[in-house]
Amino acid sequence: MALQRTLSIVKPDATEAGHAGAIVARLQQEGFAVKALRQLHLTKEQAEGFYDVHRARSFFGELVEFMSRGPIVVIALEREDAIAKYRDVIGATDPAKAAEGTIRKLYGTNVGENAVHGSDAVETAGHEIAYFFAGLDVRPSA
Ligand code: 3AN
Repeated sequence: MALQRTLSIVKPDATEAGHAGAIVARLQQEGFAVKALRQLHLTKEQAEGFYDVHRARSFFGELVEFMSRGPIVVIALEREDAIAKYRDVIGATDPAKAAEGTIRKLYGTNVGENAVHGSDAVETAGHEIAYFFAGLDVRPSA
């Protein structure tokens, strides 16, 4: 299985609650290498840009309000089969439906405020990492 990258975001709910450190530690325990990491507070325009693919969805306005409400922590991660493994570790979009022990089960509140974001495919991950990190921030893999 190939080495892949994925973008994790600790969303404002989990960052405000002080869970970012525990979430990063959990991801490292699960075998993800942190390639780049930073905290920032998105403007509404920046949140809209990030979630552009969801623009037509009914919850878009709510999602943008939430994601620009407070600081987030963005993390470029790398491991074998990173996209699928990361989604296993975070659990289902709705924390109520997420498996026991997953990050969304542990730290999420509801389907909107679900603690973390994860990329859904290798190509999306590439775009998402480039949205937050300049090329010089993320060293190529050896
Ligand atoms: P995932 O983050 O699991 O890939 P998506 O891509 O379906 O889920 O949704 C993107 C984000 O939109 C979710 N992380 C969640 O915060 C938000 N979202 C999804 N469904 C709803 C909903 N029904 N109501 C409010 N927000 C939602």
